[in-house]
Amino acid sequence: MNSDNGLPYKIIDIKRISSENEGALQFFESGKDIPFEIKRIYYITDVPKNVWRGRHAHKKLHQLLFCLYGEILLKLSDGTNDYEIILNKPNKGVIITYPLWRDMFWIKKDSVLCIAASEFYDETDYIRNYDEYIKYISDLRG
Ligand code: T46
Repeated sequence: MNSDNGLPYKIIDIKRISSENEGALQFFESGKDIPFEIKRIYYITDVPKNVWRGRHAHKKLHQLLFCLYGEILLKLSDGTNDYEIILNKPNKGVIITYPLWRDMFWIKKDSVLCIAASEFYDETDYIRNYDEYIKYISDLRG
């Protein structure tokens, strides 16, 4: 688990500096605002409305997910409990450091999902089959 309130994820307010009539700037720093060093940033764009992505878990990868623009439903599961988080503002982030199954649903077209990740891309870190995930998480819990 990676949060202090019993949830297997953590919601954070990304630091935001607003300038009157000139918009806002958001930022976070490795090791200060998020509990890992960032090796990779990726972002998902051009997704039509009502599309699902995800359907996988990561074994070791730690991530900060945030929606830069639009509205996305993030569904997380630890195999026992399910969680739903709406990402609809660029200063709301979700830190995941536990192997959670995740699905993302595009509520608004062209919403942009951005991820800061602790590792380089490695397909062997993915579990893309739900039954395999349940076995993995059961073995992890012992
Ligand atoms: C995640 C959710 C939130 C790469 O080649 N390099 C990369 O760095 C990434 C992230 C993906 N890929 C390839 C792997 C697939 O062939 O891009 C293709 C699409 O990836 P995927 O189907 O995993 O995309 P999503 O939107 O289901 O999941 C992505 C991330 O993969 C995943 O880490 O947590 O966003």
